[in-house]
Amino acid sequence: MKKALITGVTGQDGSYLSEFLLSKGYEVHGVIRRSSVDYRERIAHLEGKPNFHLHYADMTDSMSLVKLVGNVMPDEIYNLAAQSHVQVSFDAPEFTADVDATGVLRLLEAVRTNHLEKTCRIYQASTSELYGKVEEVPQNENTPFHPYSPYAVAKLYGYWIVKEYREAYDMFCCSGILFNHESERRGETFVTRKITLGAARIAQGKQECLYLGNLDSLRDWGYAKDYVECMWLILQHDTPEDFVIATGVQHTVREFATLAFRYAGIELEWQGEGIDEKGINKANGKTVVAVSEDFYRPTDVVNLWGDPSKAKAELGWNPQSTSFEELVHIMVKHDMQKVASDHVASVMRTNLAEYLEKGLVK
Ligand code: NAP
Ligand code: F7E
Repeated sequence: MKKALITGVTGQDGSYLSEFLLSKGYEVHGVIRRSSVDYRERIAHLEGKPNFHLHYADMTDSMSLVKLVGNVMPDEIYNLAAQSHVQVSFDAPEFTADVDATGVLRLLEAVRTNHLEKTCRIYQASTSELYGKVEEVPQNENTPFHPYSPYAVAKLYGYWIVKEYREAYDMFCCSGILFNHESERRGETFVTRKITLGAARIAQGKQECLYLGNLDSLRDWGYAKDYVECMWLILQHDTPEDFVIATGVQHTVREFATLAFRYAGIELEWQGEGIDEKGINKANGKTVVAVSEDFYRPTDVVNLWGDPSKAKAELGWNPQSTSFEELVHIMVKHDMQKVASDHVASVMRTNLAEYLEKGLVK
């Protein structure tokens, strides 16, 4: 039985990857952090399973990582832990660097300290944000990087230190350069989930208006459940290499919102431009989407479009197993049900909705 260690197990990807590896017969070990509130919602259904184990550690704490790797002695490590919100990285740049950059180094050193560098394969969660202020479209493994946020700069260090350890110490460590991937488990302040939850609340009369930032931003959005398979495939490859994982299809935030509201039963008509642009409910003339400067970033990445040819050819991965339309539909369907059945947490949720609506939570 192979042993996998997942950092970031409580996150969107960590939860899907745990399910995937358990289904492949792995013993899965996940890293959790102490928190004053319950944040283990995404993995609650896995807790108590015989091959699923959780351990306290932190990417900012070298000793905890050295002890953890030594105790688990994993065959594969998936480093998914990160302060992963781009806008938040402008508010907490040093913490972001500590976790997303130095944290990667700490983990690699923990592997070396435990003399596992020849046996343990390591996956690093790299990102399309590395392309940032893009220098070509679409982006592939050879496109130059131009990181455009504290998050992206930190992730660039992670990318290079993984490459360095591969070359210096002959370690099997690789980056998956993943483009945006979403799901019904996506964090509620990323734009897609914010839209699907907002559309569901508005459709059910629990929210008046959804405030967004740059509606022209282009993203290559895939389904997270499909993407975790690639993380595994990258570590099963004969040689340690980096791969772009994307769908090869691009849409604007406005297009995502139009479709999400349609699936929630609201046809939108867009009026105005820039900060004055509004999404109007065609049926009653009410403004249900408006733009707020609060969600603009000091520098924004506006044109991400991935070329997954290498992953398709060398890993045999199908980049379009879930289409854009299916992805939006899955998320809206989930959130319509969630909003309808959110009795217990309804007060807290209403508060969060109000906070989101007023632009108090980015
Ligand atoms: P996510 O939902 O934000 O999850 C991040 C995970 O990292 C959580 O489990 C979080 O734990 C953990 N974490 C944060 N700081 C930590 C620390 N100091 N020590 C230990 N764990 C820590 O992110 P995701 O969407 O699943 O993404 C997974 C990874 O892929 C991230 O590295 C992200 O940067 C990268 N990525 C994501 C995308 C995407 O579109 N989703 C695309 C490219 C790359 P808590 O629950 O305790 O906060
Ligand atoms: O923004 C625009 C925003 O926060 C997407 C992370 O998983 O993917 C994610 O980073 C776009 C940006 O994701 C709002 O300006 C408009 O242009 O959903 P997002 P992200 O920044 O692309 C990459 C690949 C990662 O690696 C990251 O970890 O949408 N946008 N209005 C908005 N974004 C947010 N969050 N909220 C808005 O209201």
